[in-house]
Amino acid sequence: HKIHMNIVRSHCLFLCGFLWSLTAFPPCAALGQCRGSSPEQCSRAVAVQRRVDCHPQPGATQENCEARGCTWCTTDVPNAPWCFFPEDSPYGYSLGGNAEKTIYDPNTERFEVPLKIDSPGVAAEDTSYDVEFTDDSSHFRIKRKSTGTLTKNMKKWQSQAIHNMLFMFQPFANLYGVHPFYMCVEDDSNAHGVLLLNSNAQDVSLSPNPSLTFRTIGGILDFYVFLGPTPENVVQQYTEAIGRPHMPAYWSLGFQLSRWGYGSIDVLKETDVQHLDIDYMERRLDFTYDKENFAGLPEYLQELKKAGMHNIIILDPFISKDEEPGTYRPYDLGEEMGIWVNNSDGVTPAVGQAWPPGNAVFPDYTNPRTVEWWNQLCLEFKNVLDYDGIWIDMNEPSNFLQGQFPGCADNDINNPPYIPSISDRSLAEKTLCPDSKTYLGEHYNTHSLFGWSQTAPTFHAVQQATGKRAFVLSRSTFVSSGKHGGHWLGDNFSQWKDMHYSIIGMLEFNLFGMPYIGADICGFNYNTTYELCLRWMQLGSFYPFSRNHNAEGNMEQDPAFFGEEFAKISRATLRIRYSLLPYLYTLFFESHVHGNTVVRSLMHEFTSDQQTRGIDTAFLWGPAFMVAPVLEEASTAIKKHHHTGIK
Ligand code: MIG
Repeated sequence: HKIHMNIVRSHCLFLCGFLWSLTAFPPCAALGQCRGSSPEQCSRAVAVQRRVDCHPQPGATQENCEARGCTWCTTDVPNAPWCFFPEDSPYGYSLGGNAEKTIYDPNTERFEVPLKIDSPGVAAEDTSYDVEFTDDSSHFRIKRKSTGTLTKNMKKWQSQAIHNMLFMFQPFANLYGVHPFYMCVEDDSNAHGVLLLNSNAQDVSLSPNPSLTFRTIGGILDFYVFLGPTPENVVQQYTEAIGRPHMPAYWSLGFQLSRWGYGSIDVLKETDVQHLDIDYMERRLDFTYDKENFAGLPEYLQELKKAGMHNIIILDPFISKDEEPGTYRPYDLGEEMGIWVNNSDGVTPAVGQAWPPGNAVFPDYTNPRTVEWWNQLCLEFKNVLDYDGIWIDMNEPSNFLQGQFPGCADNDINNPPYIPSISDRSLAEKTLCPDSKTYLGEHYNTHSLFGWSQTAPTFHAVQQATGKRAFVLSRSTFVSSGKHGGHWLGDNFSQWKDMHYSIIGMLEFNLFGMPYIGADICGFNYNTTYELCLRWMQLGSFYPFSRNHNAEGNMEQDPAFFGEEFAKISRATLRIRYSLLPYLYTLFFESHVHGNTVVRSLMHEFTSDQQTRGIDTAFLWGPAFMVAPVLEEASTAIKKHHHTGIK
């Protein structure tokens, strides 16, 4: 069922497993029917675990809570909202017509994500679920036919903001990509998944009811439900809908080396590196190389080729506008073709600041002319540097300023009445103003599609340039990005806990249909240590995308740096990887054709074993190979963890 619903600047609530309801702020205030919040009234109010937050932004008080028609009752339960929707309030929407098929607002035109969802192989009559609407159609319930439920007990209140943003290292902060998809294993071990195909900034909150609340500030409510019943089935069904992951080249399953800050070709040669980070560029200008520090780079890449090695170059999305006219073709051609993201006037290009000297403009990849421009430049550059793959960074899009010059106007689009709990509660933080114009519409709607819209064109350009299966590594991703690219988990830190988190990230991206995934081995920010780096080499030997990568200014951390013992141990685990490459490659084929995960959680294979559900310290390659790495300092064995159950 495809459900469209008018939602902008109101709230959508849907109770996972029970009731889906579409809510706006209750109109009881206007009707003078709001409940007060006296102790007696609170004792009769909604049970704490069933509360749905009515004041998700900071600064809730009894006064402003009641002013919006909600109930205010304090509680000791950690993180439970004190301001919540009254249970029996008419929530503001009522549905009419044939609501089972499409719920939409005929009066307003709304942004829709331009992603074609493939209809399932199963015809609607054969669905394994029922949708039941309440009499007034303001709520509906989805039930699995075989069990009559779709429920899961949850313990905690938890919230996650979703909006593309360059990395801020805080738990539950918004990150580089947007995947409003979850997979849930129900209490009876059946699994289901839900996608909200929506690219606007949003909050998703879990409550112990159990309930899930999506709060999106734009677009439509376009929900897709995948009924499994196994976790693997959910991912197969999800990728059937959004598009299967691409088939990676065999060579890209090899171990890879990278760092930001090699500085010169001599260091590259010493290290046998395969990824060229921004320092290869002349003054960090895309489609150039530094002819002084990297003199002879084209020839060096040819040498690597002869030795059977491949190389990947980085490209950033911002194009310097301040080079001498006539000297920098990427800008001149783009300017001529009119392909930049524009200011709110829709005519003048948005000007921000990033790596290249001076100021920069941003190609609007939602515009077909931009795709032509990009394709042409990528093809031309292949004649300069004989690359095998392209790494696209900073495509959230990142900008070192808050909004473009001269700052964002104070209007409803830049400062909407509700901003999800994203970093700094600003939609323009380290990016462009929401009222900027892209070909597909306001940046407000298309912001989180930037990296996604760059990935497919880059994939096709690499394919055309190399005549081979394409390698594209993208920092920013959206639903279906796995069709055309892989992903690394971004700027982690050389810390033990980050090594652990990498397993969680890798499992998540396998659910998202992006199995070509890995984290920066040994850690990106901070100096690594011998022991951490060695353990990380061991774990990273089993990342589908296995790359040691480091930030500028940190000590070296490639596996040859730490001496013979380190190299020997790293070689030993990498040899296991290499001996299993045919298996890994087969898993990628299964993923490409049937949508399976490549790396999967233990619960995907041991579906009825409750113990497996909490395990995030070990993982499987396909159905048949388990990796349980040492993740703690100064330990030489994996302990039996009470919550993981692993020995
Ligand atoms: O502002 O290109 O996540 O992998 O080494 C930093 C330099 C820009 C961020 C990427 C990282 C890369 C770095 N880039």
